[in-house]
Amino acid sequence: MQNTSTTRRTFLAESAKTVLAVGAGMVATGSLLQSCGIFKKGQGSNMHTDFSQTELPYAYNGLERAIDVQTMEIHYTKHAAAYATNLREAAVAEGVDMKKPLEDVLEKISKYSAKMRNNAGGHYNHELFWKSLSPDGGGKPQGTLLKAIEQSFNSFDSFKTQMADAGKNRFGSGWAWLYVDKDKKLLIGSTPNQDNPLMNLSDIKGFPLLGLDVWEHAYYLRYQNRRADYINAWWSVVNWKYVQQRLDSQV
Ligand code: MN3
Repeated sequence: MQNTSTTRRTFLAESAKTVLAVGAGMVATGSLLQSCGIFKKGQGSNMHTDFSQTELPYAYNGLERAIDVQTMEIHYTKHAAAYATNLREAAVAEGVDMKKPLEDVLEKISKYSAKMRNNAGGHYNHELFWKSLSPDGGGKPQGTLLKAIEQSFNSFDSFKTQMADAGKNRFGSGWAWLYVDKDKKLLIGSTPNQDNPLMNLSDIKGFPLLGLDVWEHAYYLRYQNRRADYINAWWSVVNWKYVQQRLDSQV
């Protein structure tokens, strides 16, 4: 464990340098967004995901104003942990090289089993979900992310309404997404179960910037049937800086 954790810290430090390097190009990106609304094809993603859970970046009670401590603990240590375990099982059974990014599997998910689809999606989506929330989150995004949102959805409030509606209207279990499509346009959509926009068999396709988990396991203990109340509170912990980093990795 010690070695894994040391390696991860080194990796994160390297990732942080990449983020800073990408950030330096932000001014040009901003003016491009303002002038034509299309993102430029960039230098690829620094957002690759591996096949094991990363440490939760805050305490289980860190998001208490939106998500209670028991829900966080069960969600992370039981639900998300099971996706990761089952993903690795499927990877062994189906000959997937776990040294490669999980994104490679998602992009060709139709080649694999239903077990791979459910658990590769489940693991990826939750890794994204934890990082896109923070005890210091909430408020509004800034910079190029805010500009892109306002340009794509008229206003930040209108964006929030559309994203919340995507979550509320997802029948049964699934996710609502803010994502960037191949033309670098910002879009909102939703997927059933543990599917996501990276999957080649998804109705919506692109790179996810922000994902909202609307499975009942994400909110039932505090909110029961009141999914809309959960979504409303969820905004208060969104880590816009991380969403900005994901956008920067794509432009
Ligand atoms: Mn979940």
